[in-house]
Order: sequence, then structure tokens, then C-alpha cells
Amino acid sequence: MIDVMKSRSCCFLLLIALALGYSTSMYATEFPKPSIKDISLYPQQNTHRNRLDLSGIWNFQVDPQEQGEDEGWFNGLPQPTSIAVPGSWNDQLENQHNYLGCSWYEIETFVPSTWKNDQEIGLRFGSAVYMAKVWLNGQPLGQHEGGHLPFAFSITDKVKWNEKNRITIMVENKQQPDRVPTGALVDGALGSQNYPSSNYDFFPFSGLHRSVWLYSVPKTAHINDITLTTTFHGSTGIIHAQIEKAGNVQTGRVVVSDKAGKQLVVPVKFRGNEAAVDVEILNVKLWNPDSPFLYDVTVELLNGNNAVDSYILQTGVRTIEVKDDDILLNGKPIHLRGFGKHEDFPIFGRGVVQPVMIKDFSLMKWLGANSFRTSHYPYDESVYAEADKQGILIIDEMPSVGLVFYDQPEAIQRRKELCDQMLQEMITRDKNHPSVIMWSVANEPSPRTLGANVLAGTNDAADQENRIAKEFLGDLLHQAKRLDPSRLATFVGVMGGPAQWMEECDVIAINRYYGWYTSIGNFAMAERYFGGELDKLHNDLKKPIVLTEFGADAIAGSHATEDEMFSEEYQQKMINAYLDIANTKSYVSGMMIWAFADFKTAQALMRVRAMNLKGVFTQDRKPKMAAWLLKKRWVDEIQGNY
Ligand code: BDP
Repeated sequence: MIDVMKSRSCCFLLLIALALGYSTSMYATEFPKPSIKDISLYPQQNTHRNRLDLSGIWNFQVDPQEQGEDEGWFNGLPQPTSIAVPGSWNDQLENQHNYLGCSWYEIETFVPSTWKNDQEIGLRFGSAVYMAKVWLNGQPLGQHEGGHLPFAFSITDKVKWNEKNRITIMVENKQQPDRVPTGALVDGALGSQNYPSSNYDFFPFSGLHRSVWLYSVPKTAHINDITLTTTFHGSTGIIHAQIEKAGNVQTGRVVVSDKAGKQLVVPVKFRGNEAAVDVEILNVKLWNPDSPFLYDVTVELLNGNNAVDSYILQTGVRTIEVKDDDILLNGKPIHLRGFGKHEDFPIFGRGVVQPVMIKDFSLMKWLGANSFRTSHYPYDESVYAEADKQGILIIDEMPSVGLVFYDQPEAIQRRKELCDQMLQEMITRDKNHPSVIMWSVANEPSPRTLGANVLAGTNDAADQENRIAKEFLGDLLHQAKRLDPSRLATFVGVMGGPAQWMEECDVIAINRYYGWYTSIGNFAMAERYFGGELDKLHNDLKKPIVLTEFGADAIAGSHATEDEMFSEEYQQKMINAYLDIANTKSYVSGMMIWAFADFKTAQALMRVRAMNLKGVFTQDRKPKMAAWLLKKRWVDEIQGNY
């Protein structure tokens, strides 16, 4: 499947290049790229598999002159300091907040000797923002581009037994226009108006943001990949399992069990390395936000009667589709009530903080939310597992924020290659979570006319930009549907962006800021524009609409008796007004407030103290007035339906 995608996207890139009169050039790689297949099954500890979390204090050294590779720092850092992993480096060490250049991490560890016999060993990084090169015992393992998504290398032949192994990773997060997310763009929407300069509105936190795992799987035979999809007919549920394995066994079994201990066992027969089975569940308990019922699905490889490998997933039986103006979960219309969020917390930066993750779910439940979008990148794996358990729906967004289609063809082509890779990585990683109902392939791809320093362009230039944008985004949407026909696909449209770009989306997802960036302080005008635009969009595109962002900055504790920006009252009034208008439009299938909590940004005139203050909670999760409003509206509203 991945090969088909690759060839399609190559054709697409070639077409762009030919249309624009440029020749294609491949980017040279000195270090091999990891295989995307290796991230499909999260490291698991069970009878047959092992894992060792390398989170903790690592050695660290910045390398602003980029001399480390020449000087062989992969054989030992010359002057290391300490750093915690996971966690962004920016706020752990003084004078590094704005440093985005090369930095080196190093740790020494034994590999458990019990893994020596009949185990294949891997090394997996959950997220290295943005570009990473990895060495084991001074030998290059490979490189990976793109933060927020995992990568893994097989290290079986390189492990030293009964002595320490040195793992070294060099990471850099330079903001460049041909990267995804898109870095500094002279005439981007944010222009060079922020520091550090990027074409997106969150701080470019850098480093190892998620766990690093050593893991092992049985060498003679192991499961490489499992894809679960579900459906139901009447009261019978079906879990369809597609399995890929390596090694010389030809049989296996799938065991589905519920919490009461009831088990269904279906034998598996491989043809080559692949097999597919359906497990039928009578009197199925469907998964939905009111009752997020999960089944354990255990896949085993058998040698005779003996299991030689196993992997356990939890899944919920549910369907998701669009019909006319509705999003249907299990055949019933669903209204998304939720937020756009960020992974962001003081000092941790974008590093995973599990108490905050749990707190966020608790707060979402407290105010009656049923959904969120992983703006603007896939989140830590633990977030999805929790959403599965708690019945929270996710729009899973890849890191393609700040895309433009009017700069150098080479840059557009390179971003497309990266988007293709990231889409495959995201779907490979997250495809088995019932909570994920929709893929978002981009946030606010922007036309040139929204740029900060735009000079008038020609009509031809605008036509060309539209053509490229539609093909670029259309191809990503098609790829998402091809890789995963069981979910919806969309991208999030920017205010002022062309509606025609969104024609291929299953759901129209838009961000709107009437009353904030336009019609400032004028609620009546904001309401008129907003309502009018919704009707027009629906009339043109005839699909359900989800507002994926709307809101206003509010400084916690700032109050006003009249409409005044940055006061808590203004934020609350604006959110209330948008929700009221949406309630009058039957085609609006969701309202997601921007944002869940205040978060760190680059420095800019619009961002006091380098913070985006549109959170309904503060960065340390204290409610503003808007949170109480939502609780009132949503907890009342949800009585009896999800
Ligand atoms: C939207 C972006 C989001 C920003 C938000 C804002 O999608 O990342 O943080 O605007 O300006 O355009 O607050």
C-alpha cells in the first residue's frame, strides 16, 4: 500500500515540477531512513516481548558551531551537562530558550542479557523535534525528519552484551520554509513578525519530547503489524483483523475477550506473511462517548499449540461516516463539543507530562466536552489510549501547519514529500484507536493573499497557486482515505481561505475569528458575518461543518463591564455568541473552542509575554469564566445524548 502511495505522490511531485519548469532533485541521505512499518506496534511488555523505558537524565550538549559530527561526539560528548528526557531542552537550561540549533543527547545503558537469545532488538524514539541523527556505540543507525511522530531502528546486530551501550542522538529544529511545520517565511501569514520566526503560532519547542524505548520481539517469528477495523449489523459486531508477520510459522489465532472474561477465539492461517480474519461478537457492546466499551484483542502466532509471539490491543466496535449534513457515529448523528489543544506546559515545554494529560481529560469531562483536535501535530500515544478508555473523540492532525503553495517549487515539493511521510506515519501509528474518528491532513494552509508582506500578484499566479493547493491537499485527502477507508478525512481551513480547496473534504472544518482578528469588539457585526458565511459555505459545499477554532484571548483575572478585548467577559461573550449561532444551523456538527489552555508562542506583538491566551483554562489549568459557561451549556446539553 505504501508503495502505491509513494508512486502516486512521485507522479504528483513530478507534475508540479514539470508544470513549473523545474527538474526534480532527490535529497541526499547519508544515514538510512527508518522503516515506517516499525512504528505500527507500540513496544509492549508481555510474555514474548520486552521493553525498557530510557526516560531519565541524559547527557546533553549544544553544538552551535555544528562541529560535533566532525569531532566524533558520537563517541562521547566532550563537555556534557544533564537534561531530562522526555522534555524540551528550551526551558530546562538557562539561555537556551530560543536556541533551535544542533544539540546532542547521550545515554549509556545495558541491554538485559535475557534478551540475547532469540530476540530482535529495536530502539524507538517517540518524538525528536525536528531532525534527528542516531548512533549506537559510535556507529550510525539512521536519521529521521519531522517531530511529533515516532521512528525506530533495528539494533540486533549492533548491541554489545554484558557491557554498556552508548546511544547518541543529534537533534536540531531550525525553522526553514521547506520543512513541515513550515518555518520562517518572509511573506507568510506571520511573516518575519515573530521570534523565533516560524509560520505557525506555537513555540518551536525542541528535543526529545516522548519516551525512548529499547524493546525486543521474538526473532524466529513475530507479528509486524495489526490493523483492526470494526462494524456491526444489528446486534452483531465484527472486528476485522489484518495481520502481518515475519518468520516461519503459518498459523495463529485471534482472541477477543470482554471484561466479564468471555472469550471468542478465531484461528488464523497465513498466506505468505499475511492473514485476515473476522471475529463476530453476538450482542456486541458498541463503543461511544457515553459507554466507551473496549474489547481486548490478542493476536498470537502459533508453532503447533505453542504461542511464539503475541500482541494485545484494545479496541471498541464503532462506525463513523458522513451522511448528508450529519456525522454519524454508530449510525446516529453526533455533535462534537470540544477544543483545539496543545502539548505545552511550563518547563516541560512540549515534553509529555502525564499528570497534565490526565488532568486535561478530567477537565474535559468536567465541562461536558466529548472531543478534541490534536492541533497541530499528533500527540503522545498515551493520549489516544486514554481517549479510547474515556470515550473522547479525536480529530488526529498531522504536523502540516503553515503550508503555502506560492513559494519555490522545490520547497513545495519537499513539503509534499514530508507530508506524505508524516501522513503514513500518523495513520500507521494511530489507526487502531477507536477514539480517532477523523484525520486532519493540514491546519490552515494559506493562500498568498493572507501573507504579511504581499505585493499584488497576477491572476495567472493566483490560478497556479489554486491548482497546486488543490492538488497537494486533494492528494493528501485521497491518500488518507486509501490508507484508512474506515475514517473521515479533512483539513482545517483558514479564515479568508478559498472554499474550493475544501471540496474533497468529508467534513468542512474551519477556523473563524470574527470579533477578534476582524470586527474587533463589534459583536453584532461579527455575528452577522459568521452566520452569513456558514450558510454560504454550506450552500456551496453541502457537507457537515465543524468549527475547529473560534475564541478570544483573555488575561485571567482581567475584567470589564463593557466589551473589552482580553477581558474574561469578552472571551465568554464571544464563545457564547458563536455557540448560539451554531445552534441555529442544523448542518453544524461540531464546535471546538480555541483553545483548551493558554500556551507558549514565539514572541510577537500579538502575543503578550509570548503566550496565546485563548485558553478557557490558564496554562496551569485554572478555569476562566468561559470554562464555567461551557460547563453550564455542555453539561446541560448532553443529558441523554452524546
Ligand atoms: C489560528 C491557528 C492557531 C492560532 C490561532 C490564534 O490555527 O494555531 O493559535 O489562529 O491566532 O489561525 O490564536
